[in-house]
Amino acid sequence: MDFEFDEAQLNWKNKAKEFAERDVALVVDEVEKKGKFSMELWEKLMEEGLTGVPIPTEYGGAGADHISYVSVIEELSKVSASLGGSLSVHTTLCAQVILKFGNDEQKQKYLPPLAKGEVIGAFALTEPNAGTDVGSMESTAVLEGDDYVLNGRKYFITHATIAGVFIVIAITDPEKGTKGMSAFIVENDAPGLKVGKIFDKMGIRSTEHAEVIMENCKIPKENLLGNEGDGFKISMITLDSGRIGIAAQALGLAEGARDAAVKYANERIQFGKPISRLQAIQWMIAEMEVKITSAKWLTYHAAFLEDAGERFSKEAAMAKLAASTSAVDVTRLAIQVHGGYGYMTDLPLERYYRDAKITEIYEGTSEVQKMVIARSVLG
Ligand code: COS
Repeated sequence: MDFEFDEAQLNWKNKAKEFAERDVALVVDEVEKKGKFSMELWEKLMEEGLTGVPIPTEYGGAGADHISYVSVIEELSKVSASLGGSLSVHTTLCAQVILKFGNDEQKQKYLPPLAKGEVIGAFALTEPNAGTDVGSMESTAVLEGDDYVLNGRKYFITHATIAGVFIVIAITDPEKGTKGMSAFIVENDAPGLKVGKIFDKMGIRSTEHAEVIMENCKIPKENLLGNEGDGFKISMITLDSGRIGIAAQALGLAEGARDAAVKYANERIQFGKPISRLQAIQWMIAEMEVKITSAKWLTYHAAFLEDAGERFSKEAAMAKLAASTSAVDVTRLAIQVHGGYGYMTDLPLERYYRDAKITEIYEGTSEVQKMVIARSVLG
């Protein structure tokens, strides 16, 4: 088994790395402190051609594979976990949903502006009373003439404040449980759609999350994705891919924290020598390296399976579980290496630590990943 990047994959990785180090690093602290999505950074991402990496060229994307795309999220997240996460949600939870489940008209209409980044994508599944238990969803969609009329509230929705297109999951047949859910494409100017509470968060502060309220929200019936009843499966298949993206985000931010810890350990003098000579510090660095390397292999293996067209639910869950747990551990250790300096907001270490925590929660908690893995192993 060989996981060397080929030339094209390496080009994507390097392009994202250069962009992150050149443009993102300059502003990331300021943007995160403001807690507002940076349209300026997004526009630069568009100029770099990074907003539609795995979308086929016929729909205005770059037509690259998932290994390349994952490496882009990883490199961005080394500098800004918010930006890496935003790109993953936009691409995987919106554009790729339309690519996989949309009909020709839907793909022609929605994919080019999403791939170019002119329109930002969102995915509205979670509700106040339906997080892990997707089946307890309350939002409804009723066909009335040529329109579906949607009612309900969606919670913690990434990009709710800025998205042009939402994938919304709602119940079309309450008698059928998860088989009565359907997926819709909803434009942000649909009548009856509005943004509710904007959430104040511990980390990834510049990725805005908000409530989406649908009050008799009318959308054309052509905006149904697939068939009525496909919504749960579409969500699960989408989250399988999304979890690789979050694994890449977690991996990237862990690497960013590790790199900072290594640099500091080699520069910081205590007891007359760099602290990297102290075994206590070496053990922390060794622990970080093992966690990062394990997470990296699992993440790229899941992306490899996605490119190969194989089922990868278990592998994506393992990648997310390992990478997110590692990210929390590695960022905690990276602060420890920095001592008091690591706790201060002058350095990005405390930001990495705060950002890491969400990767154990969104797109399925660590406990959900364990359910998926155990079910797959136990049959
Ligand atoms: N790919 C394809 N099909 C899938 C699938 C997947 N990854 N996961 C489930 N399905 C199918 C099953 O095969 C089953 O189909 P049939 O009824 O035709 O056999 C159906 O979907 C129901 O599956 P299951 O019985 O496993 O569903 P559960 O209600 O038990 O839910 C969990 C399972 C908890 C794993 C699921 O609800 C989940 O992932 N929850 C977390 C949601 C989440 O991540 N939320 C965060 C959102 S942030 S955007």
